[in-house]
Amino acid sequence: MFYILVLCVLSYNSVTECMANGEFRSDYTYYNKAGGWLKLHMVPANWHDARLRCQLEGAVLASPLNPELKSSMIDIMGKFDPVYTGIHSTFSKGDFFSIEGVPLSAIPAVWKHYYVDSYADDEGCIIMRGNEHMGDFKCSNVNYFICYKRADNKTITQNECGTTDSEYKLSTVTGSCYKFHRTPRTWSRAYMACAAEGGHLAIINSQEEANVLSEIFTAIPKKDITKVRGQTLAHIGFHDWNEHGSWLTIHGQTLKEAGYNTWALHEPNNVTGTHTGWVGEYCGSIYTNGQLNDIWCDYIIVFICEKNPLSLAMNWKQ
Ligand SMILES: [Ca+2]
Ligand SMILES: [Ca+2]
Repeated sequence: MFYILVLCVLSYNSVTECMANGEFRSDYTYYNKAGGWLKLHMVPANWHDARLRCQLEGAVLASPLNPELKSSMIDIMGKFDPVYTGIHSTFSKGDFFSIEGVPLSAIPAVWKHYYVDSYADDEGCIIMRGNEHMGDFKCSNVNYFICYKRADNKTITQNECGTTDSEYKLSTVTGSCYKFHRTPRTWSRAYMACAAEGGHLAIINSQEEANVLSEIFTAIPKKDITKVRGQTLAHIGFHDWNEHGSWLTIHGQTLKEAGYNTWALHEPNNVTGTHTGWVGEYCGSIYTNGQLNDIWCDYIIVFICEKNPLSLAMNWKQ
């Protein structure tokens, strides 16, 4: 039976904040008046990265679509002022819409004329200050930002992997959860995607775990996999940390310490050529059989995330 648990506390500014309405993520706070969850990102990002990070977290870059949501955004913003909103004109100069497609004209904005100046014809992203004032900014500038997940009528429930993302599956062999990403990314962007989901690029800690990843990889239809020069590879969580030839997991262990260092035949081979811009292979990947390969970090390929089921799990479940 489903039920909705709402735990509310009265905060210092007398705004009722509720811990949850259903279950989304432990790093988001439920705001009754906003009708959903909010998260303040205190590490500034450019607008495109802010949008992507919110999307990867399962949310959207927040816009003050109504007075209640705006007020909640200002509450959570605190001294992290200003924030990027999701309002942008990056598709067509001058056509401003929120991420959800709400036109600027329908958004309750307080404008200061000197903030909306399309300076140098190069400002397509809208910021908001704690005093409600909004203005346009160059999208490549970095700002704090807020992600928003609207609570719709469906009950949101975390699965056994501590996430609402049904693509994470628990392995009873390792006790970790895994997600195979068919949308290819560079190694660095793959790292970002896994982190936003509460996980990390998969780290192989045993032959058994290598077998689990191999099973997951092999089960993906070939047509869904972007190949690298005819080879089928997926980014995982090891890297040379800019010390060429010295391989560590992204959690700082040598491969041997981590528990698995079986390279594929003739790997690592540090292939370098015109196709890599004469840059070597400094990132980690696996073949479908789970064996290791060094790879050019900028190859845009599939990847595998690993997640501890307790990461992002709602507190009362632990
Ligand atoms: Ca692992
Ligand atoms: Ca290689």
